[in-house]
Amino acid sequence: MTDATPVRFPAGFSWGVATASYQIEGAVEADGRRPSIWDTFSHTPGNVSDGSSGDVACDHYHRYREDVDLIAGLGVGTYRFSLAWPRLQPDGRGPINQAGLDFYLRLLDALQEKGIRPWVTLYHWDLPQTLEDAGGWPARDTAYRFADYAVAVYERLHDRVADWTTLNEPWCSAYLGYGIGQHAPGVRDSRAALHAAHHLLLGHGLAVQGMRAATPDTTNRFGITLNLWPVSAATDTPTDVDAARRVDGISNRAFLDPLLRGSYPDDVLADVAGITDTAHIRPGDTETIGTPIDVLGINYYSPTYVRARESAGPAGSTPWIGCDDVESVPQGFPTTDMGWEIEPDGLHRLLVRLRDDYPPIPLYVTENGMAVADVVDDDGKVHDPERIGYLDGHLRACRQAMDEGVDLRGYFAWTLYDNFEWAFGYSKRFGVVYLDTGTQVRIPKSSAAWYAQVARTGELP
Ligand code: GBH
Repeated sequence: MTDATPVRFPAGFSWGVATASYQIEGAVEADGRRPSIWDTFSHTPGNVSDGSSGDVACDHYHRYREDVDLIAGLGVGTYRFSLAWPRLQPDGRGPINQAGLDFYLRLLDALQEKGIRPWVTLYHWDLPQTLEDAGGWPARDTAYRFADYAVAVYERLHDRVADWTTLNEPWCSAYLGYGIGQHAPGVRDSRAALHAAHHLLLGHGLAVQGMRAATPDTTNRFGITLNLWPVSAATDTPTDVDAARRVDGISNRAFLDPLLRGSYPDDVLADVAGITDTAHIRPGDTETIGTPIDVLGINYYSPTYVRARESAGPAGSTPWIGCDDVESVPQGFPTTDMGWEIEPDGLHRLLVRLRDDYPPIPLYVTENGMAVADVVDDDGKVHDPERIGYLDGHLRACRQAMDEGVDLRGYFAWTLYDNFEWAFGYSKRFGVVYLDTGTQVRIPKSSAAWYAQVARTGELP
């Protein structure tokens, strides 16, 4: 599966695995936790393909010690995980719930014992339901609630955690959650989606400002993780080229430009002018969003090739707000069990583009991985050469970008173990460790042994 030439990464390169609270923790009623939008959404029939929820998930809340041992066994120095807002502020406001915080303190202790650095994401999609009932991300107040939550948690944990990510993939929260309703809270409203995107970014900027002000003398680093794609036109006809400009605009530049350049792209604002005016973007907002950050996290899975359709599809036919007259065009690459096309060079192109088009900033690949329909073999093992090939190919793409001058500092495989894959429940397996959902037994797959060797040696075999 793997390319023959050995490839080395620099000594300081960080290796990690990533997870997210709702996908792994379970224990949704423990110690004062209250519902998030994902509890509500997954318990509403029809939303999750296998009818499941995160009620139990990997039961990580109770099995975190065993899980930290698994992480240590992967040889990685860093573990990226998210904090559940509904554990820490069960109603999205007010004092920190100590019992919820204690869980993360126990987890941090266990990681520290194994010498694993925590990389904390404050929000990976589990908005307290109470805040959704008050308007959710389309409401401006949610940005302030998020910043308050971030600062309150930061004050308690800033001496234990150096790396702070505000949001995971605001594109997904906004467009999948409020645009096409594939994710919680299941709203289908393009205007709400655009307002949500702005308020997510505003919440990010307010949170970074608040956290920096809370402890001015810290060396801690602040950042955000975006899901980004290289977007290409399927043909060189002007309409397809323009379709690619629009999809790149609404997916990539609508987030990157305000974060890294302090303003929204004019062409994107013009593209969505028929959906919303800009009254929700108040004076000073883009400066807040553009508050300097220390690192940018990138989640990459698949490239996108698009063409303009003869006629517009039904509203919500694509997750790209305002682009119902655009469709993606499969290129014939092999696909994952999600149906996503595999093209490692897409990651290389994306990284080079970030270097070329934006001010310098240290980059981390905070997620990359592949769903495979893994099975336990007769020998009791799980053999996943496809996943090894995927990780190997994408790491080679990273190394190539670094050779070309991209400031990439680390890589996190998605994910530690099979878990609640959102709208697909437990039907899709992304882990390097296999999860038996019935017994909670964890079985490291062959990719886990491969990745452990890569992380320990810094070299692709
Ligand atoms: C990540 O999202 C999440 O951060 C993580 O929690 C999740 O488990 C992991 O990926 C695997 O899904 O929307 O039809 O155009 C990645 C989300 C994946 C969203 C690719 C857009 C493109 C297909 N992105 N997806 S489509």
